[in-house]
Amino acid sequence: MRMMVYVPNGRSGAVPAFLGLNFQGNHSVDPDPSIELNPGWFRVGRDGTTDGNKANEKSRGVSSSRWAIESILRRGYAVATIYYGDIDPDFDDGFQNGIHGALGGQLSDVAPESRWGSIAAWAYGLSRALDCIESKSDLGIDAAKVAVLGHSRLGKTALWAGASDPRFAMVISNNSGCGGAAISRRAIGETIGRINTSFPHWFCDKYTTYNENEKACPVDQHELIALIAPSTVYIASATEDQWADPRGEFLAAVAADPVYRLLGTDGMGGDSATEKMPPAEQPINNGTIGYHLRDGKHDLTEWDWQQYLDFADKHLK
Ligand code: GTR
Repeated sequence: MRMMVYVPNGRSGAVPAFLGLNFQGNHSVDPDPSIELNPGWFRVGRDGTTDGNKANEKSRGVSSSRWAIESILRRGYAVATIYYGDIDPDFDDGFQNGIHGALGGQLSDVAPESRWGSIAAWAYGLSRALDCIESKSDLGIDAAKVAVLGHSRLGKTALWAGASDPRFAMVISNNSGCGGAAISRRAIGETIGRINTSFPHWFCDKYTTYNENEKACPVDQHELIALIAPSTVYIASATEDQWADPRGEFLAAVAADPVYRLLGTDGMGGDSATEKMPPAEQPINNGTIGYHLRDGKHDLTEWDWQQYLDFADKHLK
């Protein structure tokens, strides 16, 4: 996998960083013509950004609104990103390609219903990226202060990366929804049945046991958030992103609060934060669990980044 790293100039020592996967190649994050077009498999772009399954020049910078690089650097943070398709192409291939294929018997010897899917594969890649950051001190990043961040399916991925790898100092889940931060048994917006039908390769096959049968599942997504404790976590929703069930995302953060308290943190930062869902654009950011509801659609915006930077200032500086 190819990791692209921006580090602020004029730093006096190693800096904290945001690490996140991207959907359209490292070259989509910034229009800089010197960034190599990611080779390899791409989803066919509806906007002419691919030729078949290959990225083309039109994809340069197309995701730049989701990567507030200038703001991040100005505020003293590094940012590292990897194209998610480098780790595992995002289609149902029977685990032949990507990291699954490379693992051979380590995966094929696992019972079929328990084989880890693409979300686990992407999260595994994030942990390997952190290994790299740890081992290369010349990058200028403080590996003990890395926030793992993702949007949508990559927000689900960030949560799993944080749950399975305690080295991440902070986890940021942007509009992650079903299989991410949203409580599944509410069955509002995208359901387990819908997600497993549309994306059969994202989760292990055992998850299909709960298709249209959420209440039978012995765990729910607040427990995924609780597995990240006591590391800091930030869950973000958007008002028009009802598919991801914003209220379900807020309730999962609230339901993870007791575990954060059990482990000696202040959880969401006080009773007033857990009592009712905050109005749009009024972040809860005084505790170890942050939450906000942004006005607008399913996206990762400059405003979202401003909240993450403010939260990181409290915990990673
Ligand atoms: C949607 C899917 C969501 C979310 C989103 C994305 O189609 O239903 O769960 O993951 O894709 O990742 O863009």
